[in-house]
Amino acid sequence: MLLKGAQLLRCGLVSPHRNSNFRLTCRFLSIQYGDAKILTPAVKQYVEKCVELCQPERVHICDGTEVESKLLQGIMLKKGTIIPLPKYENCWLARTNPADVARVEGKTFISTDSKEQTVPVTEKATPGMLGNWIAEKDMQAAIKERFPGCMKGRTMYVIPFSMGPVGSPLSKIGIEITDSPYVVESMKIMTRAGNPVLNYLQSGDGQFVKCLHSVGTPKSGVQAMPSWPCDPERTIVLHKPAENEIVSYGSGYGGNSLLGKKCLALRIGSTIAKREGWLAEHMLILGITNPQGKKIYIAAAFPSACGKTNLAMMTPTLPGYKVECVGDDIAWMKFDNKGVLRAINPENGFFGVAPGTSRATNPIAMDTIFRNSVFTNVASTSDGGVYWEGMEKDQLKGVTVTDWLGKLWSQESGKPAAHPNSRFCTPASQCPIIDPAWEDSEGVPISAILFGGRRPSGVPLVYEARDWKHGVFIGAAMRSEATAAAEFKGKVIMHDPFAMRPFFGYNFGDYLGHWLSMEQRGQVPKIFHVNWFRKSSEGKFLWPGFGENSRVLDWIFRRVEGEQCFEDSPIGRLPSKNSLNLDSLENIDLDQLFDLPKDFWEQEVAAIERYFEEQVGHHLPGAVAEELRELKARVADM
Ligand code: OXD
Ligand code: MN
Repeated sequence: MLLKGAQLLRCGLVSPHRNSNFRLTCRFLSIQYGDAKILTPAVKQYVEKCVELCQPERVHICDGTEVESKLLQGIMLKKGTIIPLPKYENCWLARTNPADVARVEGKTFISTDSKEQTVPVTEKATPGMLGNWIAEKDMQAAIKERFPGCMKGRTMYVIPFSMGPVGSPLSKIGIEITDSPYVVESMKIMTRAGNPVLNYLQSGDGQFVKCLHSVGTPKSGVQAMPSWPCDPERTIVLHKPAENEIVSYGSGYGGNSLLGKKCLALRIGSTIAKREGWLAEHMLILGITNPQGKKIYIAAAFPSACGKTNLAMMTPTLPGYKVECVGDDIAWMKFDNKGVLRAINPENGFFGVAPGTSRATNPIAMDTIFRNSVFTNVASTSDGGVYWEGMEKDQLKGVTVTDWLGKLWSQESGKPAAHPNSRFCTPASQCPIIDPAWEDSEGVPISAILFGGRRPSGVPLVYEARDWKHGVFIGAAMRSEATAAAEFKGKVIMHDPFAMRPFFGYNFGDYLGHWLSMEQRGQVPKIFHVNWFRKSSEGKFLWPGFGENSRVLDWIFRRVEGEQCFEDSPIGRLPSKNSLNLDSLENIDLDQLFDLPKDFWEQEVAAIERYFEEQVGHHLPGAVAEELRELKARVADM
C-alpha cells in the first residue's frame, strides 16, 4: 500500500516542502506526492481529464529524485513486482505476467482522418503489414470500453519527460500518465524525467505529447499475477498524431508502456519529423575514430534484436580504431543551417535484449548494466545475480538458477532460463564508452547511414548505394529474420523497411517521399547495407561479427573519405579486391561472403516487387519503383 503523506513525512522519505498533501484548486486532484504548483495550465488540464476518466485513488507527480525512486522501489518490493539483486548495486529484477512479454504489433493502431494517411491502401486484399489504422470513433470506443475507472484503488503517476536533452532545440517533451510504478522507474532511466522538465515547460512553448497508460484490469476483475497487473486480452496501443496523443492500455511491458520510446520517439516522432522536415528513425548512433585520429559518426538501422546495441558499443579488433556510443536504438536527425545532418539520441538509457549479451559479445554492455538497472524476465541466481542464455557459464558455478517464470531451472530442462525478449534497462551515462558529445544539444554530424538485417543467404557482408535514391530503395527493400521482440514466431524472413515496419507513424509511401526529399534539404550522407549473419552451405556463420565488424566500418570510413576502394556490382558497390582489411583474420571465405547468386537475386527482386505491389501499391514513389526496375534489369544481365 502507498504510504500516506503524513506517514511519508514521518519515515523521512520526503521533505515537507515536497509533500504538502494539498488539494489543487481543481476538483479532481488529491496530490499525494510532488509539486502540483509547477504544472502548466495545459498539463494540469490534461491530468484532470485523465483523473476524471481513470478515477485513481491518488495522484503522484514525479519529481525524478532518488528519494522518489526509493519510495517506489519499496512499493514494488512489497507487491512482489521486483526483487532485489544484491550481487549488484541498486539492481532489480521484474517478472512479468507470461502473457505480457513483448510489443503487440497487431494491437497497435494509428488514428487519422483517412486510412490512407496512416497506411498504404492497395488493391490487393492481403493484410497490411505496414501498420494498423483505426477510425477516430473506434479509437474513442476502445478508450471508453477500457479506461473509465481503470485506476480505481491505484495511484496515478504523472511523469514529465524529455526525449533528448532538456531544452535542446531537437528535443520533445511528453507527459506520461500511468498506474505502474515499474513504468515510472523505467521511464526515469530511459528518459530525462521529473522537475527539470516541468520547469522547462513553464519557460518554453509549453508543448507536450500526451501519453496515457494503464496496465488495466481484466473484465473478470481477476489478475492472474497480482504482482504484474495487466489485461492481455484487451491490450491496445493507440496513437493520434494530429493531437500528439498516445493512449495505451493493458500491458506493462517495454515498448507498450514506456511511451517515450517507440510510441513517442518513433510513431508520433516520425509524424512530427515529417511536418517539420527532419527524420525520426530506428537507428543506433556511434562515433568512430580512425588510427589517424579522424572521427566520424554513423547511424544504423537494424530490426529489433539484430545487434544494434552490440554495434553501438563495439570494441574494435582493428588496431588504432575507437568506437564511442551515442545511442543504441533511436536517432532524430535534422539538417542544421549549414546543411549538415545532425543527430541526437532522444533516449537516456538502454533497453537492451539480454540473451546473447556476454563478456565475449559485448564487454562494454557488461560493464554498463550491473548498477542502477532494472532487469525484466531474465533468470536469477541464488547468489543474488542474473543469468541468461549466452552469458558465460561460469556464472552458474555453485549456484541454483530460477528461470524467468520463477521456477527452479536446470540446463538439462531444455527450456530457456531467460525469456528470449528479456531486457536490461540501464542508464546510458554508465556506459564506459559513452560519446563525449552524446548530450550535445546540437547533435552529432552524420557521415554514413547503414541498413542491415539477419540474412542467412544471398546478401553480402557490405555494399554501398550508388546514390541517395538507390540508398532509399535499399532501405525500403530491407528484409530480416523475425526475432522475439514482437509477437511473431519462427525464423521467417520478413520485410522490415528501414527497420521501421512496426514504428511508422504515417503512410509508408509518404515516408519514402519524405526520405527522397532530404536530398533537397542538405548534404546527404552515404548509405550502406551490411549483413553480419550470412551462413555457409553447412549452416555456419561466414563472418565472425562483433569486434571484427570494425573491418567493415573501416571500409565504410574510407569510402566516406572518398577512397576509391570499391567496384560496381548489380546490387551496388562492393569492396574492391583486397580493400577489406583482413589482417590477422584467418579462414574468411570472401568468395562465399560476397557471392551474388543470380537465382537468389532473381527471387529477392520478385519478393520486393510483390511486396511493393501488395503493400505499397500506388503510394510507391516513382523514383523507388525506378530503382527496382533498374535492379531487375541488372540482375537479369548477371
Ligand atoms: C526495442 C525494439 O525494444 O525494437 O528496441 O523492440
Ligand atoms: Mn528498437
